[in-house]
Amino acid sequence: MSNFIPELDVDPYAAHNLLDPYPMHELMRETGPVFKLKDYPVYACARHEQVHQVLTDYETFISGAGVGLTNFNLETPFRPKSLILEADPPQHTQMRTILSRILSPKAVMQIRESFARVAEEMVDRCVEKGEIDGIHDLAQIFPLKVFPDAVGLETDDRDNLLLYGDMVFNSMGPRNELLAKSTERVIPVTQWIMEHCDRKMLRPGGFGDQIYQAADAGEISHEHAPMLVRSFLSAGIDTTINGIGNALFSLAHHPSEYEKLHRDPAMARPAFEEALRYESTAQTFFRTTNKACEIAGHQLPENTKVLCMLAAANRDPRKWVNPDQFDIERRPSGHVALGTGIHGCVGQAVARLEGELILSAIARKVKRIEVNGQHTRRLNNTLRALETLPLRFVPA
Ligand code: OVV
Repeated sequence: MSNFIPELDVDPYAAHNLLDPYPMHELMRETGPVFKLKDYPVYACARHEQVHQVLTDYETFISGAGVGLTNFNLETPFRPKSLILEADPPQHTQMRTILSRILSPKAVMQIRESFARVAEEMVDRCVEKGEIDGIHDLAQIFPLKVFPDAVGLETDDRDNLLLYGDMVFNSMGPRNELLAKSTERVIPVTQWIMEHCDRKMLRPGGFGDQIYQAADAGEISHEHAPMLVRSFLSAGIDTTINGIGNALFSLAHHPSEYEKLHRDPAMARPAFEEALRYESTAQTFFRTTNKACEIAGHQLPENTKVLCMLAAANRDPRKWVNPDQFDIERRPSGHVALGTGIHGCVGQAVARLEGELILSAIARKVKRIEVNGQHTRRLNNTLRALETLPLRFVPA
């Protein structure tokens, strides 16, 4: 039996591929169900079927050795491992139980009104301004206010969360210039982040304090609590900022899709979902094989990294009709922008709420979104991120 696995000479972390990953994604999907990369010691999948398989089979494709390029079985992690992201059952299950309760749909119903009020105010301000930067005037300030408020963080110095998120997501790629620069920038704020995971710094009753309440109840040990708060601060900001930024980008560049949303603001939620599929914020995650195994009939060795090209799977023509079309009326369910399986985004109800509320406020208050200049990108090893997005909001 042959076990030929093709090798691709492409660097997913080269600037041109981070700027425009879609030609690379097509090449990866067409190369085969599984392939190797010349420059990195990893296997990779870019088709929906195999990405889904890897994410679902958590017993073979583990997270405990890290979900970035670095294999924590061979190298020391750059920070203490996340108790939930970089963990496997049974520890993962214990942590996940608590976070999923704190971030449950019911909890999200309770924050909806206050999040909605902020979204309305912020969109109103953008409509008054007319010419805005979609990132700095909206995509960034909204999650940076509402989510830390819900966690129970003080209001000072929240920009530190941006630097921290940028570094965490860069750290899942290679040790390139992007990681070096963001690591340098984050040094002065790392202590701030860890201090703000302390119970004393967290408003009673907020998401952060609720983790400590779970520790009080004996569900986790008290040493684990600050580390779970750290997960909120790592995963909850940069992701939603760029989810909203990418949705604004997609709508601005597809005026007829925006027109549908404007005519029917109830489309806010499906429009945000389609934007997640079309411009997936988290482009990649890795797993590590914990035994010799097979993907699509090809043998993989034990203890090897598998790169899951989430964003490529979300445009796989084997799965989607006209995948490169941004169509807010399609049914994008089954996309893997928020992962899937036991590690699927635990904050997804909050993420979707934030996206829905911003798009819904815009849909009602803005007749047209016009591109008002060239956007710029912030390159990151994992995230599809915008630095600036000049837009004009034409009032309804
Ligand atoms: C999903 C995600 C991204 C980054 C960090 C974490 C989780 C964490 O748990 O720290």
